[in-house]
Amino acid sequence: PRVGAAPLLAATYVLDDADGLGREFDGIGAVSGGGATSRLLVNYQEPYRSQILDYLFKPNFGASLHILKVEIGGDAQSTDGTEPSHMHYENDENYFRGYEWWLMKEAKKRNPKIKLIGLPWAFPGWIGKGENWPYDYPDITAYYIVSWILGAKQYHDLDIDYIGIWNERAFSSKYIKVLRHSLDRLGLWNIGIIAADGDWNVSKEMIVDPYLNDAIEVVGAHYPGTKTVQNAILTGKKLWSSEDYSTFNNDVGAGCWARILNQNYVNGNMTATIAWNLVASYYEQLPFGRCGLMTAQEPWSGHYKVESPIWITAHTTQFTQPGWSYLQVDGHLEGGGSFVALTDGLGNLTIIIETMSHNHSKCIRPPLPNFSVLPQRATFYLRGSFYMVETLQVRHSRLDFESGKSSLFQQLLPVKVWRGRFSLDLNVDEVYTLTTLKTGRKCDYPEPPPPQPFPSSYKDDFNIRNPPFSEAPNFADQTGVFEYFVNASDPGDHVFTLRQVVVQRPITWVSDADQTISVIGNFKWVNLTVTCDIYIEKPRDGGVFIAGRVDNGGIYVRRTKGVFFWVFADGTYRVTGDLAGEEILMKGLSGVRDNAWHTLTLNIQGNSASGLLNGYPLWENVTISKPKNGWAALGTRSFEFAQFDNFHVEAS
Ligand code: 147
Ligand code: CA
Repeated sequence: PRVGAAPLLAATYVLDDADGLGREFDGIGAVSGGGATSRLLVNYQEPYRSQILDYLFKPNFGASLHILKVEIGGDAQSTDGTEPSHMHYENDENYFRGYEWWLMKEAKKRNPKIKLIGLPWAFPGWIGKGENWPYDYPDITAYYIVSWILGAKQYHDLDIDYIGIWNERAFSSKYIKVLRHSLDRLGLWNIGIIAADGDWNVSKEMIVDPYLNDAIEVVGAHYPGTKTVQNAILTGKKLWSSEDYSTFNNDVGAGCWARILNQNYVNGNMTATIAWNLVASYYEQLPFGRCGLMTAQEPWSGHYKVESPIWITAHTTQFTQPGWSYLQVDGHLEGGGSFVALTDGLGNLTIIIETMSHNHSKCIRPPLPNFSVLPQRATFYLRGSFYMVETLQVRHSRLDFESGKSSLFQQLLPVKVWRGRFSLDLNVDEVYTLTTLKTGRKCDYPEPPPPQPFPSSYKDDFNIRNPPFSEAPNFADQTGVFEYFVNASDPGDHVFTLRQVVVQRPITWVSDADQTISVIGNFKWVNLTVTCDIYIEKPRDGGVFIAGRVDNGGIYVRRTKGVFFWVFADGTYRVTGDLAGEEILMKGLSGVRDNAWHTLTLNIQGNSASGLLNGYPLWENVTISKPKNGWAALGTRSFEFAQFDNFHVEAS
């Protein structure tokens, strides 16, 4: 009894299937990409890499996700890096680039029923024949996307379930119809089109254009704030929150996730919610650091962290599956908070309740209108086919913002249901799952190794004959794409190199730099020496750089500052304070030419920098004031071929 407390707010809720069910549930998922959010994951050593994948995908284990959405790499910046396209050039096809194929296979290994979605953020430049627009030649764009789907099947035996249009950018009704037609012609009727991965506006066109309506299977909106619009409902289609969350993965992030997982259905009729992003596997100082369901950003140490959003996910995913149905309920709790109830239609029932308070469940967007949540007693009446239920298994989480010691996904004693009735005393910031299922597990592996900074001495000679991935470990491409390359006829030491391969500005999603750049290392590095062999391929105005104290990336790559040491095919060099090359600190002649190997060394100590060419001093005593710290990097002057070898950093 609550001695001295105000009487507990009490209310009753009826769960009944006698008058039919609500919408079909389509699953909870997460996005890899948009962009390069899984970049560092692939380089984790075993057993850690498999452990992380188990926490994400293994049924009845951790997050046990129902849906994996991946970026269809477009060679362009898509938030935290670029992801490579399967068609860099018009006559190019390669279905072994990047890590999304690998990730989809790892997910399928663990859960063969997981649904797969592909969505482009950007496209290679040739798709638009030079225009920064993917819809002028809808047949080409459709051919490009369908090729990705066919490649998934042919080379990886992956069946893609859904395909999107263009992430958070304009859609084209014409293109959507052309894409649908291209899929149908190949017998890919099972692949559903999601549109348009932005706001709900596509639904306005769908209700006046029956052909467009027929072409689309799911209306997917991003960050809907748990609400939909009348037009979307009028389409009669499935409504999804096809990207959501994007919140720092502490307990407030968990609160956000718990609230929207329920309320996207309760308020907005949405039957799937997909988190951006799956796992924070990118350098933390890139945009939206740690906005993944868990964190795995240190392949060099093996350290990773299963964050609270993983266990919030489990409250839903472990106790319902795509194909179950929501019950028809209002879903709002009288004292604030919400509940959903789902059934497999075979007698099983799962109820998920959340009582997240306003300040403990804010997501990154949209702004959250005020509301209050109180402790309350909820009495549920089970009716219809659930009247006979006698006990319900219970899972419980409480986010504790005072002690910081939240209790997550704990199994409590089963609840006895008496004549179709049971009561629960709900506190604030809790999640309950009540279910007839006896499955569900909170699994864990031994603690992974402790965190470590990026090694201060780091080398890569790229000498690897059959690399498991197209990209060298830890290099995080921010404009352009850097791939392992083989100079089959090289007589000397440069048979195996790293090559920048994007030679035309892509159809971008954000403002990629006019230069290409890949960053690596520890953002906190101050004093360092970077050495790298370089090979300019483009005559006349070709050029490459190595850099230190590189202070930006992701969607902000264009404004990246640092200390950049450039050499050009015309025999000149420059030192600049920015990637754009506008802030010139030093320039002169170097004698460097294209189609020959040279060694560059950049040395930054305190507020002074110097540069060497082939081991001999070329410039020195250049004064550096800003930035104070940052990554190392390499790159090219434009979208051009160039190679790099024997990369070496010594930082202190
Ligand atoms: C989304 C992107 O789709 C993701 O790739 C990632 O960048 C994510 C980070 O939060 O954001 O893009 C959005 C960008 C801006 C808004 C919404 C989504 N916005 O301003 O409402
Ligand atoms: Ca080499």
